[in-house]
Amino acid sequence: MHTRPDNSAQHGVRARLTIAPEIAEALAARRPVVALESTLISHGLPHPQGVEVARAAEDAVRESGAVPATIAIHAGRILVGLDDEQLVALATTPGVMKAARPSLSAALAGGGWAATTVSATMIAAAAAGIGVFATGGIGGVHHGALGVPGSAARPTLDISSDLEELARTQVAVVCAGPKAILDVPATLEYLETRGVPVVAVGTTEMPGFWSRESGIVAPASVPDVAAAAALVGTHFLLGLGSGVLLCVPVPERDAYPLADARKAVERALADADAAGVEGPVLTPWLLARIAEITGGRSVSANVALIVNNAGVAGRLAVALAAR
Ligand code: PSU
Ligand code: MN
Repeated sequence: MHTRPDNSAQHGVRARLTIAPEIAEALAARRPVVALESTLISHGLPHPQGVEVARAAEDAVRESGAVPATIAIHAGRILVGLDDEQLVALATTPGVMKAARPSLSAALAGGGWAATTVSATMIAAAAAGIGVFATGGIGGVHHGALGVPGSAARPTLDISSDLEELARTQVAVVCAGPKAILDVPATLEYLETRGVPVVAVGTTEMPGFWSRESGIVAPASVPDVAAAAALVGTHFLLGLGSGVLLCVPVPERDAYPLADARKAVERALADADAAGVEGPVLTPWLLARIAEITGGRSVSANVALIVNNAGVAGRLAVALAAR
């Protein structure tokens, strides 16, 4: 009970939830449940990798002994738990919206399909009573958000609503670090200012999303999932109201070398700048461009890290439920 999010202020969101029976039963019985997001399915990966990774992430959660709850929006409802037909619809329907905290109401009022980002998924998970959530990489502070040194470029202030959500919603988010397209040091500073624990699991370095390393020391680290559960359980008991960000490196065999990733990111950022891409479409655009530049190797790393994070989140949820 104590490790569950305080959702007393979530009546309005709760009234919008359609929770699949298996998930509702698990929550009622206090069995471990892991939330999974859906923007990575519809916007973050090409088809059919999006659907394949969604299925594989659910399998990884089940193998660890927890129940998966993939979250998306359809026909004015927040679906907690999607069947296979719904997963395919989400991945293939043209014009699926990307719903974050600022666009959640538009997505619900619009009536069609919308995928939930980290921020919107955290809101839904907290309202449902789910305390653990797995994604690929969180959004954060984009390069140029605060201006570009030595240039007259206008500061874009493009800072993902994922960061504010982590500061205000009590859910543990398992990721492979902020996406490597971001200004990672600025993202860590932002999370520190807003009071979000950032914890690397099994390493003292920040995992670099497609790469195991980033060259940046993690603000905190724990050796394993058991220690992560102790930290998350303590954080939730304190009732500070914020989430915890757990960062897990991509498995070795699917990792993309850091030096190559840096080159690909630099090229993609320059291309995005030249093409004038900005706003919510920027992250999906960069991910797609980097997939092209790396000949698909960023996609295999992305798929592997998502499935790995889902398994770690499952083990974390099991450990928390046993506390
Ligand atoms: N993880 C991935 N691929 C993704 C995302 C996460 O491996 O596409 C999504 C998440 O939904 C995250 C979003 O919230 O990217 C960040 O988008 P933005 O930078 O526009 O806030
Ligand atoms: Mn943004």
